[in-house]
Amino acid sequence: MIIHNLHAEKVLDSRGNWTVRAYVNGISGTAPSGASTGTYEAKVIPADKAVAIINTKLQRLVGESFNQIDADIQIETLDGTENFEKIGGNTAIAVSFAVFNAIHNSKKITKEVFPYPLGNVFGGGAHGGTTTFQEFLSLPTQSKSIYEALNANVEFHHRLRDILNRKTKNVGINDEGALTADIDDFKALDIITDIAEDLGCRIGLDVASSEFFSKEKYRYKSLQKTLTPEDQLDFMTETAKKYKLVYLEDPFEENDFKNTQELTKKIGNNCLICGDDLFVTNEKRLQKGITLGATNSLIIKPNQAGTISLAQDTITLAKKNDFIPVVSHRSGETEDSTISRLALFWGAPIIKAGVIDMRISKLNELIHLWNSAETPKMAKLKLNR
Ligand code: 2PG
Ligand code: MG
Repeated sequence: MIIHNLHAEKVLDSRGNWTVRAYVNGISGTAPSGASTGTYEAKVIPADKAVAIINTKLQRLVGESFNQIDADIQIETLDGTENFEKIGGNTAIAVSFAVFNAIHNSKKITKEVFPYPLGNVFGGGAHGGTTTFQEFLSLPTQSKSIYEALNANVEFHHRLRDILNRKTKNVGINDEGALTADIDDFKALDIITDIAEDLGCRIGLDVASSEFFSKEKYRYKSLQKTLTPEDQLDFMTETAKKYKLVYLEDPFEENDFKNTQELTKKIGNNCLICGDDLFVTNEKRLQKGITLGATNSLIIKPNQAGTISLAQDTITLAKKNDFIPVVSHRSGETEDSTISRLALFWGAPIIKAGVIDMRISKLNELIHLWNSAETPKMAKLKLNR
């Protein structure tokens, strides 16, 4: 594909913060942004600066012919640092997304295996809410189509909203469209366990534990307890068993490969232990995790890596080693639906992209892709529960 023109503009995200949108031949890609960001993620620069870089320095891409990898290499080379410290990971991913969308605008995505939507139904932590755990997640593993799966998650949301409205106080919605209320982590788990059983969904958690780890302790304000890493290992093991969790993301802080590995040894046969801040979609950090057997699953957030090609290297390594990839949105999002196409393109069996609010642009894109496919089917997902 020849890049005839490339430009950028500053647009709003779901938190009302400014972000960068790039256009390649009139087709856009927009950078999302995190709240519970990992220390080792690609750096983010102010949106104005990102727009200026695309409209000046990155103009050297115009007039040349590119496939995805070549375009991404150009972007990476122009930056020249390990973690996009010069041009910003947000600048890089906006252009990389736009290139992908421009290429695939003319080429249909022919993959037919669809990811299960992992839906954030109740929340807290850095995204707003009373619980220390950041995300209480529904995984509709029995669904036979994307319609059934998305329906299960919205039904989950509606039932939960009704129960919370009847039984609790201060019901609200947080940054990711997850429900919030004045209840603690256990009460939330009790309520969602009942709904999940009724709907045939499985449940999981994004603990996002780096957010409440300080001075060597996990500080659960909502539960009024402070745990050492050893206590946290016991707590995670017991919680996963008690609530039959099939998914547990970032149960330990982002540098603790060792305890994550211990947990995977203990419960990894029954539960996906998923690294988000632990790996930050980085091939080298994932390689370390694979060598140690630290987890059996990982989050793929293209903006953590900076370009689609870098994220693709990480997901390729994961698949080779039977680590289950979960392609994921960020808490600060826009109507950009590139990750839905990427999840399909990469054959990821799970996508974490919310349940309601503006995240429906990603979910509706999955529906559109489902309806465009000749013989669409849901991914094979081996879970022992
Ligand atoms: C996470 C994400 C997305 P954030 O921790 O998995 O749900 O949150 O984008 O704030 O890092
Ligand atoms: Mg996470």
